[in-house]
Amino acid sequence: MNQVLNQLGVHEDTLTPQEKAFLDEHGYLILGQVLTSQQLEAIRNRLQELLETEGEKAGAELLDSKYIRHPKEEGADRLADLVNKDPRFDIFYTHPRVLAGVVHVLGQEIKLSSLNYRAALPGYGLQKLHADWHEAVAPGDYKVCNSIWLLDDFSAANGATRMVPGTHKQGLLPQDDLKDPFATHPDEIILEAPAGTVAIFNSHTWHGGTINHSDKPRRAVHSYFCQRDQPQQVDQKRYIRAETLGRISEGARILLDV
Ligand SMILES: O=C(O)CCC(=O)C(=O)O
Repeated sequence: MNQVLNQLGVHEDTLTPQEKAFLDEHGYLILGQVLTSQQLEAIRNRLQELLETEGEKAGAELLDSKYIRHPKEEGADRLADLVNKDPRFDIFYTHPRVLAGVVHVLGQEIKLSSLNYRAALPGYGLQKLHADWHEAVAPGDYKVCNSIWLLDDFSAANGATRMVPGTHKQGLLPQDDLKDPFATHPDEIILEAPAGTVAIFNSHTWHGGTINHSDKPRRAVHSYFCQRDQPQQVDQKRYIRAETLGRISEGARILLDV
């Protein structure tokens, strides 16, 4: 994996020591604005096209997975298996800084678990504080790591993601510790940042969507990684298309485990 990651541009210094320390301490890290306005526009247009063409079937790959506990959510649009739906989506799971963050949390033996779109629709989007793993883990024994690509400016008003910094180190699940996981947590922060930003978070850090009080969808893509010995949320071998295999690098193929 070391060679594969090197080929994908991931090196020891891809994240600074300060960035690594922040991620260790807080369980998330904002990597800055990575997508240009042209990339954003093209990505948003393609996602809109997919929502229209897939219609009722949008996100069906999630319903098919035994490893997604809540595949449907009222008031949220979902798309799944983005790996196979446009070359412009490749960046979401191959960007060296995202991979460097994931490697920092999980070690080098990683693979993509799923690449999905979630948009909180106006008036909806509140989720329980949760970890993306079914059980508590000891600090350092992390199984999964997520990244969120902001396709709109995120603000407290439009359903930005909330996180409770440091909770990845508590060895506790929110539902076992909180009276009401929907309630505002006194220590939560809101991920407010401009469109085009990517943030990575240790998926054991308690987090969740908040209510979108605006009149437009709040759109994001999640590229979600797991340890190589864990099952993928979306079985990439089952869905991989010949045209995707023909396009992507050897490194990307190994990341997908196909
Ligand atoms: O999109 C977000 O703000 C968070 C989504 C999330 O954590 C989830 O769907 O599990």
